[in-house]
Amino acid sequence: MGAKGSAARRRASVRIAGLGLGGAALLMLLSGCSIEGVGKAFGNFGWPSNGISLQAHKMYDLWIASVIAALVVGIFVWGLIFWCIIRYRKRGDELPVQTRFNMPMEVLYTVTPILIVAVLFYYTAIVQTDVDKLSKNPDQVVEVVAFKWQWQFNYRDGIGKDAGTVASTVGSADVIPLLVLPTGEKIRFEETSKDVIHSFWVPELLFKRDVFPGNVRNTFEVTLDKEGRYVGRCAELCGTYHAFMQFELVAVAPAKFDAFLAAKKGGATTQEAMAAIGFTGKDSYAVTTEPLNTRRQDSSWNQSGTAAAGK
Ligand SMILES: [Cu+2]
Repeated sequence: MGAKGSAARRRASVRIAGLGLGGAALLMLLSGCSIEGVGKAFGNFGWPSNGISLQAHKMYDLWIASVIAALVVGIFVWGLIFWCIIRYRKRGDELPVQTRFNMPMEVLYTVTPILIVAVLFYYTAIVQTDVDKLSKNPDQVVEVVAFKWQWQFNYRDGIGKDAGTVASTVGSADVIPLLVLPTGEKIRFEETSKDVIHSFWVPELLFKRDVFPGNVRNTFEVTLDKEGRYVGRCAELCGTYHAFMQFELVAVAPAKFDAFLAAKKGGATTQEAMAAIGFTGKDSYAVTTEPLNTRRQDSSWNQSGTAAAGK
């Protein structure tokens, strides 16, 4: 290789570096330079939204930033691949220069992936620790009781299984249970199951945690920062009517929550307590989902038409 060859090679590597930087710059430009902006521009890269809790926002940022990092690496690698295809396409029968056992190259592509994984691991560990953090004195404690095939939410007066229940809501085949909670307060969930393993999942929390029977009492905390109504589901196949285990998280201002809980403590039903804080009529029931129809009809299972003949 003469001086001409190495100059060409240098020009090519400059071009590739430019391609990678250009891709990154384009992403930042599209985003207005914020992680959330990039996420929104690309449909949140798979999340339903950027979440409704402080914990969710951290997970969202980690996810979006990881995807951006992966895309930058991806664009760089795709650039290299296509450049190689074009630059080193077959021109004759002469054997090209062989570049095996190039020590600097070998070291580079051993060290680079390790560095990338280390950085991802570092940020994942930080976010995970934060999401799993429990405070000494949460503002609200909710015991989540799962059973085949519904949910019960117990508002508690303290931490642990020996604390008392001050009010509770239980779902039925006809009424979706509502989990009313305040924004801006530390809410601890304590999970327990009466039978098999279920999983408590509100997609908008960007989080789910399994609910175990027996002595396991899974706990986690969230601080909601967005009022609204969000559907919740069981995310662990728990039997025939697994799909019926739906609920709705109703995030309201603390004053409204206090009024709701006071009404419940006073003996009001969940729907009456909802009405007391302004959710009247249809709004006192779940609005994000509805009970599934359990009734079987001829049309839904009889394929041969014999049932009609028997009528
Ligand atoms: Cu379940």
